[in-house]
Amino acid sequence: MHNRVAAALAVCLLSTGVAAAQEVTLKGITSFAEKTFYSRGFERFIDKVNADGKGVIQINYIGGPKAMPPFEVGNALKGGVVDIANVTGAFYTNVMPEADAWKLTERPMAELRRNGGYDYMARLYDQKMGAILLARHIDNNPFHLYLTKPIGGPDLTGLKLRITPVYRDFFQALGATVVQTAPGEVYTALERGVVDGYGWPITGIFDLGWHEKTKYRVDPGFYSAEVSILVNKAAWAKLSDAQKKVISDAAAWIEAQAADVSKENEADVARQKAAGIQIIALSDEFRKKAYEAGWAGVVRQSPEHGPKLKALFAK
Ligand code: 173
Repeated sequence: MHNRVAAALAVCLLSTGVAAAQEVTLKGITSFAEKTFYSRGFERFIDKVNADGKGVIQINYIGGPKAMPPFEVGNALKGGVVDIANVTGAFYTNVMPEADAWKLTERPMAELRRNGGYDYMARLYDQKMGAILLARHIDNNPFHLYLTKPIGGPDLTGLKLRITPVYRDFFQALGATVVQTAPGEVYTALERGVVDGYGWPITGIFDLGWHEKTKYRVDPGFYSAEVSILVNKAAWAKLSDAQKKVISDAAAWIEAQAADVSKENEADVARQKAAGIQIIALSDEFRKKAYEAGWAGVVRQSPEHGPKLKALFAK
């Protein structure tokens, strides 16, 4: 009798185990403030996973910089403290210096996924970070220099500018003094006059109120901002094929939307104009210098991989 019950129970457990593997929940974090421009793509991705993945896989959204400082997100993903992260390469150069090279791509991700550029980076993510880059949802989104004081040409001598690794080599090459801060500290730095300006992409300055303190935008823009969704490799390896499919489908869906970023760029250009932000228009030489300084920085940080990335990413 006892044996029969035990056997029946075993069969029952076994069959439920096969028919419906337990729902898995991944812990997700973003390095940008919740509901602001650079988190929104990730939030749409999470909504899709949680809708398509009912009973299969879910993402528990822990939140943004209030939950974890942005420059610690790369390490947290590497260590498995979080399973899935929305972050830009400049925020985890401490883990993988090459990640900052994404800003220098002059080809769309679809092409980089065909030409070996994605695969080259994927090996570095694997080796250095124990991670997989699932989707780049921000692309086609130039960076700019924003100022509280005017300049007469491509000379930043005497200016103190807020940076991340994205802008360091370029702004320094033009003579600026630089100070690195997380996005969350930019408003206060401007308000207190600690900085005379900052680097940031064309979109998003209204999210944290920086337009109130910004007088000028320098054109042209340069590079292409990258924000991507990364997953911890060990967490990924534990997923079933069905669970991976929910994530992969949502990743492909959100990466395809990076083309729509151009529309958002135009909207923010108009909004900046309406807010009274004046344009300081420099020649295309400014943009060329940005790429020169940017690649020189990547090659200096990574003499082994930098030149190979340039061959795959640049035009
Ligand atoms: O300026 C920044 O904080 C930064 O490096 C960045 C990168 C991608 C998108 C937005 C900001």
